[in-house]
Amino acid sequence: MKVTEVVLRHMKMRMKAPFTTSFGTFRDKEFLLLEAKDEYGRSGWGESVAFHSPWYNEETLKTNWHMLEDFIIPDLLHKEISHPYEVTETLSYIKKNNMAKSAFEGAFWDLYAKQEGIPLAKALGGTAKEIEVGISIGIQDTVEDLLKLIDEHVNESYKRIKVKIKPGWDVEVMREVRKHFPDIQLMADANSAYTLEDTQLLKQLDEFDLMMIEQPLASDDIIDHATLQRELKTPVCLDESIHSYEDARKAIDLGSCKIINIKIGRVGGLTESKKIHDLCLEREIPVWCGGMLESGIGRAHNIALTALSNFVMPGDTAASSRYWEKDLIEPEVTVDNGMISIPEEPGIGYEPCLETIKDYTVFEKTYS
Ligand code: OSB
Ligand code: MG
Repeated sequence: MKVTEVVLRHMKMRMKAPFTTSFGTFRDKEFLLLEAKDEYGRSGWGESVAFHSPWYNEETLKTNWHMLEDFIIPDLLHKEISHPYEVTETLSYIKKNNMAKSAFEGAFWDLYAKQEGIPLAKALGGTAKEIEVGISIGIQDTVEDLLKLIDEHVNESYKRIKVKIKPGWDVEVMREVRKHFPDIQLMADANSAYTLEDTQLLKQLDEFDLMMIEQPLASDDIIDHATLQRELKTPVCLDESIHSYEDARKAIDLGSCKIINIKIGRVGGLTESKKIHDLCLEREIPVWCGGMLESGIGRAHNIALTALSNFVMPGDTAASSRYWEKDLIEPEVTVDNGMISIPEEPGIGYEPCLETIKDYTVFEKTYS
C-alpha cells in the first residue's frame, strides 16, 4: 500500500459546554485531522489529540503540524508499506511527539482495515461486539451543579462516573457525591494536581470506595506514585505518566499503579496501545480507554481499540452529543444502555462527513 496524498486540516469546534480540569478550561476544541489517501482514492482518517496549549503534555497542534509537515509526512508519503507496524517502525527514530505520530498511524490503520475489508476493531484483534461507557465530568462552580450533572448522566445510563478533582475541590466534594450516589461506579481524576505532601489528604478518599484515583501526582512521575500507592487502599491509575510500553512495564514493576488508562495519542498510536494492552493482560493490570474530548474520528479509533479483551473497565468515550451540536461523522456515536456497539463496516466504521468537516476547518493543506 502507498499513501499518495495527505490532507492536514486545522479544526475548531465549539463545545456544547465548557470542560474544566485542574490545568484549565476548554471552550473550543482545536485539533488536527489527517486524511491519508491511497493510490485507489480510498481515504483513511486520523485525529491528533494534541490541544491548543501544552497543558496536558508538551505537544500542541502547531508542534504536531511541524512534526507532520517536516518529518512524518515526508518519511511516509509514496513509501510502499504493507502493514501499519511499518509506520511505527519508520517513525521510531523520532523522539516523543507521540500525538503527531499517532495522527498518521491511526489514518494508516483505517486505510489498512478498509483495504482488508474488515472493521478496525477486528484488524486490531478485538472481539467485543459492544463496549461499556463511562463519562468524565469537569470541575463545576458548585457541588449542586456537579450533583445535578451526575444525576443526568446516571439517568443517561453511563456505567461509571469520573469526577475531576483539584486542591480545594476534592475530599468534601467526593463525600457529597458518594452520599447522594451510594451505589454508582465512581472515580476521581486529579490530572497531576497533587504531590506526596498531600498523602494524608488523598488517603481520606479511601473511605468513598472509588474504583481508582487517576494521575494524582506529577505528569512525568512513576516513583512517587509507587510510594503513594503503598499508602492508599484506592487503586492508582496512571494516565499522563505512561507514554510507551516501556513506561507501562516500569510502572507495573515499581508498583506505581494498579490500573492503566490507555490513550492512543499519548502512546504514539494503535500499535503501541495494543502492546501496552497485551502487557497489562499478562500482568493482570486492567486497562480502560481514556478520552481527549475527541471529534467523531478520534472517538471511532477509541471505540475500535476498546474491543480488545483487557479493556475491562468503562472508558471515557462518551456519546458525540455529549460534546458537539454536530459531530464530524455519520452516524454519530450513540450510547444505549451504557453501551456503544462496535461498528461492522470496514475501517473506523463511521463515515466522515466532508460538508461538516469543511464547516469546522480553519486551515488546510495538501501534501502529494
Ligand atoms: O485526563 O482524561 C483526562 C479531558 C481533557 C484532557 C485530559 C483528560 C480529559 C478527560 C475527558 O477526562 C475525557 C473525554 O471526555 O474525552
Ligand atoms: Mg486523566
